[in-house]
Amino acid sequence: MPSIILMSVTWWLVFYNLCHMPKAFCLATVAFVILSAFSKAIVPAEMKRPKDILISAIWALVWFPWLCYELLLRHGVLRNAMAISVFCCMVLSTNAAVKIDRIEPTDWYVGMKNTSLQLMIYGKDVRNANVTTDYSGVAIDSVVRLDSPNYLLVYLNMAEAKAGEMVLKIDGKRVRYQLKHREKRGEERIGFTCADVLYQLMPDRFASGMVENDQLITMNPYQCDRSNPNLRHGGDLEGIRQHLDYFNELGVTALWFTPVLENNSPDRDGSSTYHGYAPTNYYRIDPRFGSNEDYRMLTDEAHKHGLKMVMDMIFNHCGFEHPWVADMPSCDWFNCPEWLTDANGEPTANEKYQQTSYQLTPVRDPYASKIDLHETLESWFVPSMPDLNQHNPHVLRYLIQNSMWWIETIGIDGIRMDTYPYAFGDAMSEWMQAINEEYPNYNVVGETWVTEPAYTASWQKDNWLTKENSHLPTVMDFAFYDRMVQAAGENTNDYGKGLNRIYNSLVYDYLYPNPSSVLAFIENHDTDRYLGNGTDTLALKQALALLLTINRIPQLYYGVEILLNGTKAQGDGNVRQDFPGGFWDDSRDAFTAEGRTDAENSMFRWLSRLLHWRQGNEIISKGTMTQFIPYRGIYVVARQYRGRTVLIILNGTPDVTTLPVSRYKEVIGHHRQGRNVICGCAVDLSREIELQPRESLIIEY
Ligand SMILES: [Ca+2]
Ligand SMILES: [Ca+2]
Repeated sequence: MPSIILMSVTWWLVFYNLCHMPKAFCLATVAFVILSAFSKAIVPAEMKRPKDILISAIWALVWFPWLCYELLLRHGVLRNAMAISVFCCMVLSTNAAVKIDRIEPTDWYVGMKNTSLQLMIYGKDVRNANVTTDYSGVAIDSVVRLDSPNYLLVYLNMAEAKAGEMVLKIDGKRVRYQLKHREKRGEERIGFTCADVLYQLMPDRFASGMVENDQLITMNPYQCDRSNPNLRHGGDLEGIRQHLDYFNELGVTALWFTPVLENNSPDRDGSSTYHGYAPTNYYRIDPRFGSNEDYRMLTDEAHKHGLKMVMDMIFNHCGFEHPWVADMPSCDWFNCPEWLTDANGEPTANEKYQQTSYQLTPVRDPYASKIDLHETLESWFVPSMPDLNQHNPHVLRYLIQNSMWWIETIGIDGIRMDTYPYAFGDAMSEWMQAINEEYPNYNVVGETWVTEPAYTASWQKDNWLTKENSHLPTVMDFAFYDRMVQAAGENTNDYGKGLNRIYNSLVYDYLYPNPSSVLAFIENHDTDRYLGNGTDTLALKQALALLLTINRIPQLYYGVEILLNGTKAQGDGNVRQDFPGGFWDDSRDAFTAEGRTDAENSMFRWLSRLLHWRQGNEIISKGTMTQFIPYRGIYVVARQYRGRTVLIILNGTPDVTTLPVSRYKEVIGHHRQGRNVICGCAVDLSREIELQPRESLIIEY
């Protein structure tokens, strides 16, 4: 601010008092100085482009010709030698100073166990700049000059650093950098566990709390159009914040949003990056969802509501509009960088581009060919998502710090890592070790999409199936999802079908070092809805009853409580529908009982009772598990803890049948009566229990 005032006064003195220029011109000059200074100071680097263009246009078309006219034609060159010399000096001094567009991380925390800090400095020709600091307790360990002239990496040793404003001198230019106190020790950050139930939602599709952020001119061209399932719909963090009570009413305890980082790719061929899996800035929330501060405020309020927050991250790839693509920091920043530009050097996926095979098996296959491994690990997900090379240690350090920065800055309670096995396993293991060391009680779940337990288990921390230890605490149980979906329309009495599939899948839990740290689900944003295009709530209740009682971390997908259905055959958007009532022009509000149909209310109440009963229930979070081979079409699972038992009884047949209680005496014992946890009514355990077709019964005693 003082420099802006000084500049303005200087120009005024020179032009008005000494050179006798017209007052209008002098006022325009001062306004221009203030405008350009503010655009640099208060507009984030990523938003500068349109404003910079505007200021440059004013400069080129109005101010500069006016200046020439006044100085050279009206007042004479010699008479105004002073103004010309002041002008030249200021232009030269502006050009001489190195220009810093961005430093990442944007700020950092003192007192981390890992005392090294990588600063990625981005600015025109900054590569050869000299960097020093005399900030107490900070030493420059090394400076890495990358291939691009516009990047410079500085590694600082922060072992003795105190919180405060560190000044870096970059070629003499003073750059301020905030070092902050940590709010908690790493040990105090507790991740989500099997005592939680995660509720996954897509921020763009859940609820919009503001219409002002729907269509932003500061972003690359896109359309917000709710009638198009592939475009943005306008949902945002404020919309989620307004429904925190709803999550409490439902009874979930953690929220997992699909990614909320900036995705500034333009719409292409009628589709957009509303899903968030093409990040273009690793340190900024997409402004269509809100600001970093909004995310922090939402997290704080969620915590007050007893809800944990799980952040979706993507280390395998970024979006094509990430600045790294147009100006690659180093020539091995991405895998297959030769695909990045066309013959003229313009950024575009060229004809050499090769899509990944989407096959994750090669990374575990003892007979894998090189080409298959290459296509899994190094080929790109889609042409608009270049594949990051985590084997470059600077890339990896950047990503490690980024995940820690979000934990420290926002206070997130867990991470869901997208496309986990598509990134290099050894590098991801290094990332997990860094997280586990800094935050020993934290949790991270990796997406491991192969439907065999032996595959999924191989990715869990401390497994004995692979030589390398992934150090990943939680894996996603695609086998459970797969078997559950297959069982939906089948009868258990058919050999090897129906609920037998679930029984058989859980048999392989011996492969997991920690089965209760496996995340299970029956649907997510990448799958068909469990209901498909149908409305079979009996099968859905069986799936949910099991999901919420076996020793897993259960994850629900938004809208299951109001029977949202759909398949991907009609496109991804069909399984990512807007939550009715989340948007201002919705005809009904399914967040309220009045806005729901009878069938939706029935499902909501059933699920809500189950979820509230599950909260804090140690039989579910700590109990042993016993399962019985489906008998007469009935699948029975028991959970037991400190003399208490929960019995889950699923009739897998379309017929009325009876449960022969005596067969289950090892888990029923002397008990003659139990309580149905949904209706609260008594259940007689001393004689056969009659079950309706596809009935789900959860009894505790
Ligand atoms: Ca909005
Ligand atoms: Ca990869």
